[in-house]
This record gives sequence, C-alpha cells and structure tokens, in this order.
Amino acid sequence: MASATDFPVRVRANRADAPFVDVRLPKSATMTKLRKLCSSKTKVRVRRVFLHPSGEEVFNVDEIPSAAELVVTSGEEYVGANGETSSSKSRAGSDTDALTVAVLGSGGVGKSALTLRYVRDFFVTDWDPTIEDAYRKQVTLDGKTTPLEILDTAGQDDFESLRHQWMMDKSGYIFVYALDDPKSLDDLDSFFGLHTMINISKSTAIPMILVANKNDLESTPDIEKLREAGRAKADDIGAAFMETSAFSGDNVREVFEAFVRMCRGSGNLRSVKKGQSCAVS
Ligand SMILES: Nc1nc2c(ncn2[C@@H]2O[C@H](COP(=O)(O)OP(=O)(O)OP(=O)(O)O)[C@@H](O)[C@H]2O)c(=O)[nH]1
Ligand SMILES: [Mg+2]
Repeated sequence: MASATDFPVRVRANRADAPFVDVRLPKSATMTKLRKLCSSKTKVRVRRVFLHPSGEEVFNVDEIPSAAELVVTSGEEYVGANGETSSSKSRAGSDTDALTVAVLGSGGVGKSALTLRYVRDFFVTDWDPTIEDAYRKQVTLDGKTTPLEILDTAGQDDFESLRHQWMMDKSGYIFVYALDDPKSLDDLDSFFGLHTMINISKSTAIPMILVANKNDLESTPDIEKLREAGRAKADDIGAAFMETSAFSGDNVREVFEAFVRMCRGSGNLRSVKKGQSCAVS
C-alpha cells in the first residue's frame, strides 16, 4: 500500500493512443527512481519525462505537481495529442543567474545522500545507483538569495562517457570520496584531469570542494590516513577540503553554502593552479 507521503501521477508512453497508468511516487523519489518506476509501468526504457499537455521537460521531481500527467520517452521529443512536439521548449527552470554545481565521485561514496540531505533534509539508507538527478534550491546567505542548481551524477563506470558533459559549463564542482573507501579518493583523479582539460584556459579559478564523506564512521588508523590523504590531494589540486556525514547531517549545509560563497567571491577560493592554498571557513 502507498504510504501517506506518496503522491499520485499518471504516466503514458509517447503515443497519443497509449493509455495513462497510475503511479504513486514516494516523497523521497529522485529522477532516477521516477524513470525506473515509469519504465516498469510503460515498458518504455525511460530517459526523458515531460509534463502533459504542456510538453515541458521535467528535470526535477520537485517540479511535478500532484496528479500530474506525464509522458515518458526513451530519448525522443514529446509528441502531444495534436502532434505538437517539445523541441522548442526550453529546459525547465533554467535560470541565467543560477549557480550550477556538479557533485562528482565514484559509486557509493554518498553523492546522492549528501544532495538529498541538503535539499530535502533526510538520509538515504539504501544505495540506489544514480543515473543523473538535478535539483534546485534557493540559497539565502548573508542577506542574499541565489538559486543553486545541483547535478547529482552517476558514479558507476557505465556512465563514464557522460563525465565530460556533466562537468561542462558549471560554476564549480563538489568532489566526493568516502572515508572507508581508499579507492574512491584515487578515482577522483580522472575528474581532476577532466577539470584541467575543460577549465585550464579560463581566466578565473573554478570553485572546487573536495569532500570526505561518512565521517560518522568510527575513526581507525586507516580512516585517519585517508582523511589526511584527502586533505593533501585537495591542497594539490587547489580545492577546499571539508568533511561531512550525510548520515548525521554534519557539515552538509556548510559545504553547499561554502560553495555559494566561493562562487560569489566572498569565501576563500583556492586557485586552479597548484601551490596557492587557503581554507574555507
Ligand atoms: N555511514 C554513512 N553512510 C552513508 C553516508 N552517505 C551515504 N551513505 C550510504 O552509502 C550508500 C551509498 O550512498 P549514495 O548516496 O547512494 O551513493 P552515491 O555516491 O550517490 O552512489 P552512485 O549514485 O551509485 O554514484 C548508501 O547506502 C548510503 O546510505 C554517510 O555519511 N555515512
Ligand atoms: Mg547517487
């Protein structure tokens, strides 16, 4: 039975004659979860979701009104009842003033848990590998409100080819590793390499925070070693270093707020170039 926090939507494939079927979305649903649920109900390998009848593409579950009608496709544009398509519609909620951050790192380090702790203030206990989820939050800080678009990315190797695209045109990056997973720190090197490739010609430094997540785990010599290795790596690549726990919420808000301050230029910003370092307070 659906829980009290579920909300109903109706979904159909991208043909005017396809029937709508009822789906109950858990309040905690991400776009990844929505695509999976819709795939099982419509037999479409869902990649894109549109609101019917407006044809507006959905990038964030929070933008879906209760009882909405959705049309799902495996990549093609929405086709409405009268044959109109969505190709001319802009990305939902795109905002030229918004800051954009990609949350990057290998699978299971807690990228979704950190994002959902920040955006919806709950802890994700299950690991449900992400495909790609976008969130938007109005961040009010130091008397000023800034829209922040957060791209929660897939850590699984299957999605490696998308990394470049995720990192393009972002205000900056939050790189995540887990304190109980030494490989997850090494895995970040490929993201640092892409960052250098994408941003080396930019005249201003790109805000970056290296996050050591799962700091609620009991400290051991191995964890201590990995914490220091993360700190050294942050110094090396010119990123700020912060420790978090999505589980307890420790320092999670602080990471995103530090990011916004760095983008605004009011926080201490480490340079892309090696050797210049300072900490985010
Ligand atoms: N103890 C502890 N567990 C955490 C923390 N953050 C995440 N986890 C757990 O780690 C697992 C993976 O978390 P996710 O947030 O799904 O990991 P992810 O980085 O988004 O993984 P992909 O989407 O596959 O790239 C889940 O079981 C979470 O409950 C944390 O701070 N502390
Ligand atoms: Mg995830």
